[in-house]
Amino acid sequence: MSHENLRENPHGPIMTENSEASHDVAARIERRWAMVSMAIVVLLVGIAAATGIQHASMPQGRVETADPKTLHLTGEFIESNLGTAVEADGSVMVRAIGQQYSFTPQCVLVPANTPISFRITSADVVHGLLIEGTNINAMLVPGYISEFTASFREPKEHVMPCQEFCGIGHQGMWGRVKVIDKAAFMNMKSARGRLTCVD
Ligand SMILES: [Cu+2]
Repeated sequence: MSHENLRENPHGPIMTENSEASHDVAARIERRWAMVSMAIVVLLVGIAAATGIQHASMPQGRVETADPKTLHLTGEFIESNLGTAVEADGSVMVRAIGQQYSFTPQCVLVPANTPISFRITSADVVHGLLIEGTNINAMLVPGYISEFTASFREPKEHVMPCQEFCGIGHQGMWGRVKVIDKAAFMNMKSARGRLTCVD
C-alpha cells in the first residue's frame, strides 16, 4: 500500500495489505455468526409457536371438575369428607377446600414417610397453596380439582399459606400441615375416621 493511499483516508485505520485481508476474514466470520444467531432465534421462535399452538389445540391429559356451588352439599368435598383418610386400598388421601379466607381443614394431619394424595378445590375464587419447606405449590381454581401426591420425611409442622392474592383477607389465609409419626397416625386412624389436627 502506498503513502498516497494512507493519506486519502486520514480518519480510517491504517491498514496494510495484510490487515485488509484479515479484515475480510473477520467480516466473513462475523456474517456467518450473525446468520447462526438468527437461525437460533428463528428456531426458538418456531419451537415456542409450535408448542403454544399444540397446547392450545390439545385438551389437557386429565381434568377433573367440581361445581363450587354444590361443593358443600354433595360429592367428595362435603364437610364430613374433608381431612385425612386411609382409603380402602391403604393409601392416604387428604381432601380439602380453600375459600375466602381459610382452608378447611385449617390444619392437615398426615403420617410421615407415606405417599399421600391431596385432592383440593376452591369454593369461591382462585387460591393457591404452598407448603413451607417442601416443593409443593398448587393452584386452587374454582370448578377444578387440584390433585398431587407428596411424602413427608419426618414429623414436623409446616405452615401452608395461600400464595395467590384472593381478596382483602388474603394475608390472613394460612393453614398448617402437621406431620406425625406413621404408627401414631395409624393408631388415631383406627380410633376415628377422617383426621385433622384438632380431632
Ligand atoms: Cu386465598
